[in-house]
Amino acid sequence: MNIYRYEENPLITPADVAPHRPDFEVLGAFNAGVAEYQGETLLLLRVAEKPISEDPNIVKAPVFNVETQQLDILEFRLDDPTYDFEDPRMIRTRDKMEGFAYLTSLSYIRIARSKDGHNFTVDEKPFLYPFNEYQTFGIEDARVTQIGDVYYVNFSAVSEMGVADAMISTKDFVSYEYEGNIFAPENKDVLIFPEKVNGKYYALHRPSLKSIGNLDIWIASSPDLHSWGDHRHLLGIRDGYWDSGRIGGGAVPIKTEKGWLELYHGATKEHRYCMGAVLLDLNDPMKVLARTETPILEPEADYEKNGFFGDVVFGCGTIVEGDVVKMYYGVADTSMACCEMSLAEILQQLEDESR
Ligand code: MAN
Repeated sequence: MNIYRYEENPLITPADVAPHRPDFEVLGAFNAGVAEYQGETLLLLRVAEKPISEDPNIVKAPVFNVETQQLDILEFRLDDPTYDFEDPRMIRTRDKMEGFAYLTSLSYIRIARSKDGHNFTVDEKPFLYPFNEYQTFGIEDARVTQIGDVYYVNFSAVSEMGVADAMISTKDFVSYEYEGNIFAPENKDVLIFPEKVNGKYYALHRPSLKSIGNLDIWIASSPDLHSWGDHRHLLGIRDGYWDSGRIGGGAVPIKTEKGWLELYHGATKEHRYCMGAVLLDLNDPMKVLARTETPILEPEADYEKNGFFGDVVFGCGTIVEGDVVKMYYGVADTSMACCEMSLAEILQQLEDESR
């Protein structure tokens, strides 16, 4: 696979984003949803910010308080034996059975806009900031599906109740309507197909199983984008492969002559995230036609290997122009990058590796 990584990569880094309040610092601007709106490329960035701690022995956790509509900043002492601070993204109790966890940063969605797809300007204000009890720990990893002149933006809504998938709709990327939670916890990586197939909407989703089963991709259909049913297992992890630990939908499915092309992410058990491709039947997206054996994109560049959480390429959206697939992708849970690939080459790899 020939990958053309933009020379300007990383396109957006935390340094390009001013924190939304002075006592916070920006850790990441990554895993953005992608939209084309009025001749511009919009990236719906996941901005992760952390409360600044003056005391190195104190870790803080920001939590949105629904009553006051403000953030509460909780403090934990690093030497407190009750807690486990090993994962920099979380604070857990050592007694895992309690299921207690806080996040060390708050994510929300901010828009970056560009006329040429290379140079972006980040909006001053958040576009989506926590607003209800399902989002008290933040809003993460948006995906944008355009249907007619309406853009549906779905995202992970994180709270102590778990990670649900919520949706808003917008026509102008300024105001929006809340459409509610569309998948119950724990579920991530929801991708809504850009058009109905045989009279039904389709979505990929990834239940994050905790007792039995693997972190696999499922598919569901809906008459109205709100009620999702007919859930089926679509794609599983593969032992010994680059996608042996977990998989999840990445970019909004692309309609091609050969079928629906889904660029999905897969990680090893050691959390190395790559992107692969799968082809679904045009008339029945619940049918898998082909799947790549090898990744189409893997962390190789320095900005993909090193960062807040290294060895991660995580694509949430593409722009397709003829044979060119521009994939905008999060790198190392820190920044945004873009690469171009040939659609024909991806389809060829799918054909070659599925024989
Ligand atoms: C994982 C990571 C984090 C994220 C939480 C909650 O630990 O993806 O970045 O904040 O899940 O979704």
